[in-house]
Amino acid sequence: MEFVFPKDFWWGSASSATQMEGFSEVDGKGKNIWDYWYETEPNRFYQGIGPDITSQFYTKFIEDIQLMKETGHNSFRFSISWSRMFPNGRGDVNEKAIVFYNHVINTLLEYKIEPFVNLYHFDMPMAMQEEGGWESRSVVDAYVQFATTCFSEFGDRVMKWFTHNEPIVPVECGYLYGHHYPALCDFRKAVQVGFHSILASAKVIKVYHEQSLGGKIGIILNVTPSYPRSNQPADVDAAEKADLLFNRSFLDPSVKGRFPAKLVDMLQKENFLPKYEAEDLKIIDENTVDFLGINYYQPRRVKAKESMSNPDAPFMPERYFDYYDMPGKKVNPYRGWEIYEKGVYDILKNIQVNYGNIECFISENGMGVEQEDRFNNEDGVIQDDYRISFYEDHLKWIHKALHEGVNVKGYHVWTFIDNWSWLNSYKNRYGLVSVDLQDDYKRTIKKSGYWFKKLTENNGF
Ligand code: BGP
Repeated sequence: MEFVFPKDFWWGSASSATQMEGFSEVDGKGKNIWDYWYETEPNRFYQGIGPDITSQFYTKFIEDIQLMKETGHNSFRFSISWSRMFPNGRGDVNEKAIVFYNHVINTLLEYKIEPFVNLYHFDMPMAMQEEGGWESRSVVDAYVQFATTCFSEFGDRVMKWFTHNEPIVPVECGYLYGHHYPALCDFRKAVQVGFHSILASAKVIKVYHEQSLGGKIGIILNVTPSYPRSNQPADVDAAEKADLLFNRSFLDPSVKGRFPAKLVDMLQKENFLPKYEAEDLKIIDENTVDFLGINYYQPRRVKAKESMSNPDAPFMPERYFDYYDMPGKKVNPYRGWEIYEKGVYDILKNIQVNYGNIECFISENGMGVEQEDRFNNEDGVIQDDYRISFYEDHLKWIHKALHEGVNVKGYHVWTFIDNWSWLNSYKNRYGLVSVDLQDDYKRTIKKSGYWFKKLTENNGF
């Protein structure tokens, strides 16, 4: 074996409540923004399929956890649905949700699969969105109540917690580019939402540390390395600005407790600083993460601006750079994302050099493919060799980083089982296990699932 990983490496996969649980209005669950959006604008979703059609983890989790074992998982990340726990976002807790999540956690532990639990994965309760979502300070307080309840109900057994998955995504998709509800294009609100997400994270980290439950708490960030078109200063400057806006805006406060001075200057110059109270910065400064999850799918390639922005158009991050379409790049044609394996190494080295080599792991990495059943063999097992290569090519770079002293502790693929995706529904399949929506949600391990089992048994390949 050429690529050997440490014995206790975290091998597993990641998921999220909205994308996997289903039963979105059962057992007292309240609506979140996805349930609401689907109800009011179903045509936004690929083939009109909404978050009520998932692989049904809510009722099939025992079978799924057995399959996790069969595919070699030693850890699994899922999220707790805020609107299942608190149908109105705050107030009375839904006892049935506690029963469900306890059952999931206990079953995972029974199978010796460590639960990694995330508290927020794009799923704002609708009642909280009506109060302004992350724009509103009162929602930050409600989130702290939700998190505190999760710690007291599950914190005796869950030792790895996360405050958010990819908090930049609700900022970008909900408040700049219109892909998630409330689908606005408002830079000022976007900055406020980003700031409150960081504040909420720090407040929850504070609560967790005060409770001394013996585990760790971190955040999961989608770090998209920013590459300039050339070494020309203007291109390099464009890449630095993109990095500040999309990566360092969350990475720096989460790990170092401070927003980068250059980012603050950029925002101040355009009069876009968020509203905050003096004590907020102290809370952010004093409550940083214990470890970091890094989701990696694709890099961001930019160049210096070549055209003037229309001064009357809404202010957007693209005021600072243009996107650069690199000739000859490798692309996943189904998702349109560039595949650049070395990106994962560059991120890890950046964490080692600039972020005190904080403990981290790759918390998502994966390849979505359309109509995968065309790759079925005669036994109905999808022969997804392309996915196996995708994983191995990334793991080689992770291995290199590890051997250069990066404190990287694990690798979670996206995802365990084909799941519902935000607007794409079931267009692209990512799982190690396929699900047949036409045949009672039948699960079948793909070739990559068997490969994953071998990988984890051998601790390498
Ligand atoms: C990440 C999200 C996941 C997942 C994944 C794949 O950004 O954390 O929730 O959806 O991307 O993306 P998609 O489903 O849009 O193809």
